Formats: sequence, C-alpha cells, structure tokens
Amino acid sequence: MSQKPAIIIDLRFNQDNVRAGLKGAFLDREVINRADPANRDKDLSHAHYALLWKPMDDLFSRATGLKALFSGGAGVDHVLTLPGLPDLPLVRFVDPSLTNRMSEWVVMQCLMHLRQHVAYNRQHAKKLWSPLNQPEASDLTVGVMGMGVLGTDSARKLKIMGFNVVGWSRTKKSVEGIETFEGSELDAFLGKTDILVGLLPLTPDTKGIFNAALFAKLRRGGALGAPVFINAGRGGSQVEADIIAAIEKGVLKGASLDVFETEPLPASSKLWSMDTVLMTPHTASDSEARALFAHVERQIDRYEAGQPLQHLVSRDAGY
Ligand code: NDP
Ligand code: OXD
Repeated sequence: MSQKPAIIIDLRFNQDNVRAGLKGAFLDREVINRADPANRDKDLSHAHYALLWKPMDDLFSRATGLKALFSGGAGVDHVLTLPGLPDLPLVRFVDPSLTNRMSEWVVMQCLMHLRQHVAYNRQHAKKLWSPLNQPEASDLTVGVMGMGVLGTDSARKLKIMGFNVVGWSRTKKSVEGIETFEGSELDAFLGKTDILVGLLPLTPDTKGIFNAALFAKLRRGGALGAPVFINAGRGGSQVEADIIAAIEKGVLKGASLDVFETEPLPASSKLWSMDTVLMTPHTASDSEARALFAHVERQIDRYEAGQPLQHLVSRDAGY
C-alpha cells in the first residue's frame, strides 16, 4: 500500500511534547518534523500539508506542493501575516482540550477578583488577618467580548458559577441565560459590565480596542468598587499604557492579563510591578500536542475523503 501524502510539522512548541505526540500520530503518512536536525535539508516539495506555529522562514518557498495549512493554535493573526503565505485553505485549532483550559483560566481569574485575592495577597505579605466583605458572583456581571468557541464556553461556565453574564460579538448570538449584543451595541454591553473578559482574535478591527475610551464606558459603582479587565485573546488588542493609567486613576480596579503587546513582556513594563495585575505568560490555554495532531488527522481524513474542511479561517474577516 502506498503511503498517503506527507505532512510537515513546523511548530515552535516544546519539542519533547511534539515528539511524544508524534509517536502515535500520522502513522499512515510521512511526517517531516522540521525541528529534527536530520530534516534540515530534506525535500519538502512533495508534502501536501503543513502544521505550523511561527514556522521557519523558508517553509513556503520550499514546500511548493502544499494543499492545506493547519494552525497550531486557535488564533491565526501570526499566520495570516507570514511573508509568502500561499492562498490555500487554512484550518485553525478547535478542540475541547483547548476550550476547557481557556474556560478554567477565565473562571479562575473572575473568581480571583471576586474573592479579593489581590487584597488578601497584600494582607498575607503583612501577616494581616483581616476578613473583607464578600460579594457573591450573582452581584456582578461579566461581559465577554468575543462570543466564539472560547468565549461562549467561558460564558456558560461563568454562568454556572453564578455570575450574570453578557456577551458581545460581531454577529448576534443566542445562548441560553446570557444576554447578547452585536457589534453596533458595544456601548450598551459595556454599560452592564463589571468584569470585562477579552477573547477576541487580533484583526485590523480589534487592534487596540481595549483602550482608555472603552474602559471609561464600563459600569461604575458595581460590587467590586470599580471594573476589572481580563484579556486572554491577543495583546495587540490592548493598549497597555491605557491599562496602567486606568488602574492608577481608579478607572479600573485591576486586571488579569495572559497576552501582551510584546511577548515576552519586557522587563521594563510597569505591569510587572503592579500588584493589582495578575499575569500569566500566554499560557491561558496551550495547544496540547496529542489533541492538536488528532484534530489535524481528522481534518486531513475529511479532506482526502472529499468532505469539506472544518474550522476554516476567513481571510476577509481575519479569523
Ligand atoms: P472564534 O473565531 O471562535 O471567536 C471569535 C469571536 O470574536 C467571535 O464571536 C467573533 O464574532 C468575535 N469577533 C471577531 N472580530 C470581532 C469584531 N470586530 N467585533 C466584534 N466581535 C468580533 O475564536 P476562538 O473563540 O476560538 O478564539 C478567540 C481568540 O482567543 C483567538 O483568536 C486567539 O487570539 C485567542 N486564544 C488565546 C489563547 C491563549 O492561550 N491566550 C489560546 C487560544 C486562543 P462572530 O461570532 O460574529 O464571528
Ligand atoms: C492560540 C494561542 O491562538 O495559544 O491558540 O494563543
């Protein structure tokens, strides 16, 4: 039996995880893992597929026979801006393992702010035993910007925890128990929001959207005293100078950030020294290698059986 067309793996991921994941994946086809030094000069022109995340510069000039591309993550802003990107179908990563991890992170951050962990951490440092008044989740409204795969799951799980939840997206959504707003209704959505969660893709429309003007429209006088901003979408959607200024002026009470304008976050950033800002290094939801490979295998099986690919990126929309 002849082998099926080859796949190139060009992932700037932890290579131990990639190699372990590849042991049980793509067993019926040649796999060219570009991180393997033995593949450095390998001919790539016969491969039909490439799975990529921050790939090597020469991928597209050498892999001239590609039929479909697969993003190693859910976001594709960095793929769509790659020099020489061929005009081929691009599939992004959608999988329960990614969705569940993101919802864990979002729910955890909302609970950290609800349960006043910033204040308790300060007290801890001073060995201070001083109970604070504690609002309930139902006293607050979390507004999720980006009601896609990740935002909708996070919204549902926040609802289960007792939060009131509202959602905003380009097109209007219908999600049980959640009031939703479409693109033109942003101000109405913001006016209801005590904790703002960003789960937007980075596109020309969402670049810098989390800025001073937007923070000023969030609901004032809620149970936390001032609104909180949480972002795990993309750092390019936030204006960090505005986040810092909003916290210093009391427009925002605090923030949780997983993504940054520049990653890694430069040591010079003031965010590092702000104890009302909880930060993680773009790890809210990592792509798990085995789940990623299984997802790509499923999509290639569909493609080779003549069925449409799923989770296709729209070049026009940019996500
Ligand atoms: P989806 O494509 O499923 O959802 C994107 C959502 O954003 C949709 O609801 C879409 O609206 C909305 N949207 C896009 N542009 C606009 C706009 N201009 N105005 C209003 N709404 C808009 O993506 P996912 O939920 O899978 O992922 C979201 C993002 O999360 C990724 O693009 C990535 O950047 C980030 N991410 C971060 C990770 C991390 O570890 N920090 C991990 C994984 C992803 P509509 O529904 O109308 O199309
Ligand atoms: C992604 C990410 O887009 O990890 O999947 O940021």
